[in-house]
Order: sequence, then structure tokens, then C-alpha cells
Amino acid sequence: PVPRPSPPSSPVLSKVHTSAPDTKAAIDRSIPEFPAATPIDEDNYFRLHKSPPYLSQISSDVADFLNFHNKRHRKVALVTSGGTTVPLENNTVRFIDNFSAGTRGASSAEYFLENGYAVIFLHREFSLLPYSRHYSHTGNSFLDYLKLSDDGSKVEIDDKYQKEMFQVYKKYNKATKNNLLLMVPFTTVHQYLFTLKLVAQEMSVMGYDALFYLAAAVSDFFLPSSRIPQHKIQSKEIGSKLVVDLEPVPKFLRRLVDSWAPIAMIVSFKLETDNTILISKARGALKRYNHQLVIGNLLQTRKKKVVFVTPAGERWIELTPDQIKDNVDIESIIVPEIIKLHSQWISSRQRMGL
Ligand code: PAZ
Repeated sequence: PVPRPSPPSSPVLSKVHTSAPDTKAAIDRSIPEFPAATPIDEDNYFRLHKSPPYLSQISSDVADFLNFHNKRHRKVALVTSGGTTVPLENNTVRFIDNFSAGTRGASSAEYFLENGYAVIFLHREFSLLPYSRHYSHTGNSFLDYLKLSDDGSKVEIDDKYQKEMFQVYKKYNKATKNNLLLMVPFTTVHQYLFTLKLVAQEMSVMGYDALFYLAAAVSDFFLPSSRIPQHKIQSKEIGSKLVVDLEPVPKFLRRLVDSWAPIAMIVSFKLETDNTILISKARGALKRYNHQLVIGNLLQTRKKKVVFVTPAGERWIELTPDQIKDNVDIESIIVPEIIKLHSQWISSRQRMGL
């Protein structure tokens, strides 16, 4: 048999893993039970929950990355991507998840990189990644991009895919060689919130050069750690029904805008399924959190059209039928628009002497 070499160590993938359940953790009875139906505010959330154990490693990777780009006066985008999970057990067998594949985030990260930004990619572990997204989660196996060489002695990339893969690989190689892409994973909503807070606070060294692009699909409800059972829920212990009593996730965007990253430009996404409420919900978020831009999108049409909602008004961005036929990524239009707004926003702040 051919000996199997260990897999390549990725120049971009984080050494931190978030998907394995925290098997050592027991239910934490030192934490008081949350009163039912009382919203947990942002500060209490961070006070009452333990931070993920790997956070210090991420903190030093993020600090090094930001210092590197700050010295070079390069703008940095924090792109969040993919869906968060809500575990129902500490030794997690069951969890609540959502639909997000991370397409928006992964493709947006590529367009930020192409436009001269460095990117911190805060993503759901094993969701789509910049560049490799073209060959993963596609319905094909990556082996289908390969073929046997003419003499049958080795494998090579199929001629059909050579040209496109060469272009994608060149961009990936440029991003990795120049330390332009930092991957930071999360799996649970808990890990997401702690990591977002940490990265946001570190990003303050970038001043106005920091841009937040929040495309992740973050759970609206969660199970507080004081109520999570340690082991797999046993049907014979709970009777015939599993009744799950979730709390609302604290409105982290408020803290992000007010105190974690008060001088950065912040773009959030708002997803709805009912087109009659999309604009009002997006406008509501903009008013409530007082940040710069909400991009509204509908689950059904999110890959073809989005709406930019700012205090000044609304503007739809929509792919033409030809662009849809040519598989144009809508993010190739969204991201340059955001970059323009970021530059205008920096100039306006500077004019105001802020
Ligand atoms: O990950 P994806 O490409 O399948 O979907 C992208 C999206 C719909 C999650 C994103 O565009 C978005 O709207 N994020 C925010 C969701 C929300 O919390 O409202």
C-alpha cells in the first residue's frame, strides 16, 4: 500500500478548532439560573458565560495580523460568515442550526482582498472559505476536478478546469504569501459572540481603517450555560416531548457600535423571508444601532438582489439576466460599493476633524 502522508498544513486555516463539543465542561451550577423570559443584556451575557478556552491564542494571532497591516497603512475588513449553532447539550449530540452556507461571506472576502484590503474571516468552521469555495460544497467531489495523466502514472488537474483553477489559485497564493487573510473559526453562537467582541476590540488600533461586514447568520435565541445539561438528553427522562426554552441572544450590535468599535465603519446584513417587511426591519436596525449601513436581503433571492439601506434612503442592487447567466457573484458588485462608502466615510470623518 502507498503510505499516506499527513495532510498539508494550511497557510491560512486556523489551528484552533471549534466544532468539537466541550466534553469536559459540566453544567455550571455556580451561575444563577436565568429568570425565564427576562432579556439578558449584553454585559450580563459576557459576565455570566465563560469565554472559550482558545481565545488567548486567537487574540495574539489577531493582534499580530493587525499590527502587520497597520504598519503598512492597509485597511482591514472583518468579514463574518456562516451560521452559528445553539447546542442543547454540553457533550453536544443535538444542536439548533440554520441554513447559511457562508457563500456571501466567503465570496465577499475574495472581493475585499482583490480590492487591497486585508481580511479577518470570522467563519463557521467547515462552511465555505474564500477561494476553496469554488471547489467545495459544490455537489461534486474535489476528485472530479482531477484526471489520470496520459500515461496513467499520476493524477493531474483536468484540462477543463485548468484555466479557471489557475486564476483562483493565483489569487489564493497572493493572499496567503502576503499574509492578507486570517481565518478565525466559530461554531456556536457563544463562541461567535466572545470572538466578535475580542476581534472588535483589537480592531480599534486600525481606527477608521477598520470595516465590519457582518454577513454571518447569528442565532436569535440560545440556551444559557446554566441550563445546558452535561450529557445527551435521555428521552425516558423527559417524557415524550422535548420542550426547549430558549432566551433571546443579547443585541450585540448595540455594544459593537457603542463601545467595542465606536470609530469603525459597520455594515450589517438583515435577512427576511417576507418582502413586505424587509425594508422596515432593515431601517429599524439602522435606527436602533445607529451604524452606517444595513444590507437587506431575502432568503429566496439573496444571491440575485440586495438593498442598501442608509439614513439617506434605499438602493437596490440587482444582477441582470446576463450576469445571472454568466454566474456573476453579486458580491463583486456589493463589495466595491462598500469600499467606496468606506472611503467617503473616512474622508467625512477627517473633514469633521474626528
Ligand atoms: O451564507 P449565505 O450566503 O447562504 O447567506 C447569506 C446571509 C443571508 C446569511 C447574509 O446575507 C445575511 O443576511 N446575514 C445576516 C442574517 C441576519 O442575521 O439577519
